[in-house]
Amino acid sequence: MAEQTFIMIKPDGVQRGLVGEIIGRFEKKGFFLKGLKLISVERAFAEKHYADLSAKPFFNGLVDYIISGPVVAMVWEGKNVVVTGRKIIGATNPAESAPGTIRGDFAIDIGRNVIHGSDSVESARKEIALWFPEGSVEWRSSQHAWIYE
Ligand code: FUP
Repeated sequence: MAEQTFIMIKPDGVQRGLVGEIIGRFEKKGFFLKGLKLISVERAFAEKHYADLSAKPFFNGLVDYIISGPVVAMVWEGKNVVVTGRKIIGATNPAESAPGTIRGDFAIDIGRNVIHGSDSVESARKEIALWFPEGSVEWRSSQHAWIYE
């Protein structure tokens, strides 16, 4: 199976009407959407997603932010989608994200940085299993051969 990553548009991205813009950037790049849902998560679920950060001083604020409204959870597929997805998203701190990246174009504060993307193939696997226990959707785009050699 081709590489997959987990991408989440955080509550600020949904509230600010950035869902279409963000999905469009991944689509236009040539990645394929394999899972998509608008979902509000509870504290315990958000804590599980960010379990690796539980010792950080910003952890509680981060969890409060993620549960403050619905998020858009997605699975995107394609060659090098984990690393390239992170490039499309930009640096964690929007102050350091280049213009042209999602955070560089649409965010100011690190605690309102609009979007999450898995940081490795291994964390993508774990995050997809957590957010999409029902599995992602199997389909093949008719454009595949126009994007991949
Ligand atoms: P990222 O992989 O880019 O999402 O970054 P991290 O896993 O290091 O951090 C997860 C989230 O914690 C970030 F998206 C924003 C938040 N965060 C803070 O609020 N303050 C910090 O100092 C670092 C991260």
